Amino acid sequence: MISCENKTILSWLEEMKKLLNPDEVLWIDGSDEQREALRRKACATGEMTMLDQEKLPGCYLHRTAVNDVARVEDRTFICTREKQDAGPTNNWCAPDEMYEKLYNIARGSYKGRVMYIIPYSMGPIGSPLSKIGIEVTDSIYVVLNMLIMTRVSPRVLEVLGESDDWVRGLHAKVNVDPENRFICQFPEDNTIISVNSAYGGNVLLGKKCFALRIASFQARKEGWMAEHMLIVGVKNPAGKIHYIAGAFPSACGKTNLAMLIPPEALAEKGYEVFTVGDDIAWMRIGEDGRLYAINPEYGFFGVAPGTNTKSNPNALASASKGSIFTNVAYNEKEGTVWWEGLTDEAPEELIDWKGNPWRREDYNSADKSTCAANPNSRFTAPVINCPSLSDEFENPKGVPISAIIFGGRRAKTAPLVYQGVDWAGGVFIGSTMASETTAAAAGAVGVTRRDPMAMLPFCGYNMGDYFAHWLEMGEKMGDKAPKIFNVNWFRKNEEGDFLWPGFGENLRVLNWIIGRCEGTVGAVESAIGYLPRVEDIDTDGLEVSREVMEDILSIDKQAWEKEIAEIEAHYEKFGDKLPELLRERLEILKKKVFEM
Ligand code: GTP
Ligand code: SPV
Ligand code: MN
Repeated sequence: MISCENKTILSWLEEMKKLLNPDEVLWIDGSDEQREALRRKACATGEMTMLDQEKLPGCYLHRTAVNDVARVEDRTFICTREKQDAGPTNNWCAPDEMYEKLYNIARGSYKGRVMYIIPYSMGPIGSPLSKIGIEVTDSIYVVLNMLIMTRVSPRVLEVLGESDDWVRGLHAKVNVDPENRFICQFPEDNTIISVNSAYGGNVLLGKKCFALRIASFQARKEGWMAEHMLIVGVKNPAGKIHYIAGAFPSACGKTNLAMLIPPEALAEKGYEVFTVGDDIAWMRIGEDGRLYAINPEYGFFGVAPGTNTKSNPNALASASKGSIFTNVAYNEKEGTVWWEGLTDEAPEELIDWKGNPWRREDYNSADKSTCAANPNSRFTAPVINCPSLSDEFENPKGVPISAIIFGGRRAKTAPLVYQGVDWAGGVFIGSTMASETTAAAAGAVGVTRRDPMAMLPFCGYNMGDYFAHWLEMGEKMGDKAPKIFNVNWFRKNEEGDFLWPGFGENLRVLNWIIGRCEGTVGAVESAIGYLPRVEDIDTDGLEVSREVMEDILSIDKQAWEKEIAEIEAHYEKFGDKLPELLRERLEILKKKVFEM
């Protein structure tokens, strides 16, 4: 049972009750009994399908509406009093206007439904790096996902006490109408309102809405960082563990890198990899002046397609119990799930992600619409299932970060890896990074766009100020600041094939990065930063020719001239908000590329 005495919570809940008009109100307490009851109810209504409980204990399948399968960036708003504070990269609306519009949409929409109240902590309950939220929702799917993705417990309320420092989150399914779908953040009020969706990042409000959009706003005010980053620990043969934080845009490999399995040749030398987080990092400067990171989440909301026993066995193991599968294909005969890439060959017959019968012979690899699973289908899996989970996962102080890496999907231009000459050089790299778009957001796939620090859809304030905040954090840390790198696993040859094998082999690149942090490995200075020579990378047992290695470690003058022109146009958007230092770094890059 939950007893809440916090007046700020009680009065907000009263307001929500009046607005939404539910038939019933239920506090979520995180208990196994309540979770079981909700699972049964969801199965009875058809909202969830129970999978074979011997093969996949505690696992369920869910299908969303066909028009509701990804984040909707054009319907996501940052509602600050001043438009300027949302900046040129966010949709903006005045708070009063947006509250009125959303309340009108949500009004009375819980009639005949239950209002679930979820008290949750982002980060270990009670840690000084953690934050608390309350989500109100009319979706059992949301409740069951939040129970995996966050720490839900009455203890959250005990820790909060009478404080008003918590994030209000209202989710209302309404009728899942895409025309009236809105995902809105009110960072000045610590409030999130999401209406007319029932999909992942749009409705699990602790994740992108709170832990990135609201938290990035808070972090700037309070002097810390909320980033779209994985956190991974790499133990080298000397026994030293270095933690690396990495920002790649959605569906660009964070989960895979966080759960990497060392290739045999490196495993034999003693390398080991530990997972701390796969999507979000909250980072603060510790007493020793170094940057410390926690993963505020408690689960993985991972991309299913492409996940298999070879590419990411740790993810598969994580999703083998107590997990929810969203928009994957259903193997009704077996009581299991399937997605493209899980096995070489699909089962003969499946139910596709839309709920229709699907036959292998009807599949056409050239036509994405014949896929059995949605390209953005996902698993929601408890972190504690992950075989590679770091012992430091629950450490309330977080882990010290040696290196930060940026990366994305670039068929050309970006080499496999390079290092920024200093912190500002690294911030320049992050602020100009680009990637080809993926199915994680609604809209065209494969279009190159600038996605600074992989935060374009997630920065809760003016991105020019965000760059300035990054520079300031570096100044505070001085020579204790992590080194900053850029990686690209996705370079292609003329035929369109990936040149780099990726996945486990990416450890070779992390190893060079660690070597750079320790000062034990070489590099050459180039126009864009420090580049490894082929011999600086451990290629023991790697089946990639020297020619290809040289190719992916090279940069092309013409491609970078084009890149510079695009960066100039990108920087234009920020006007006076662009830090002078970054403008200077662009001028230096221009001069160096010109001299190439
Ligand atoms: P979000 O959860 O959307 O933030 O995505 P993410 O960054 O965690 O991406 P994830 O690791 O789930 O990878 C997305 C897709 O990229 C999957 O289909 C992977 O199989 C593929 N992928 C990941 N790492 C590599 C790699 O090193 N090389 C190649 N070629 N593909 C990769
Ligand atoms: C992403 O799109 O970056 C995700 C999935 O991690 S979602 O939670 O839907 O945002
Ligand atoms: Mn993500």
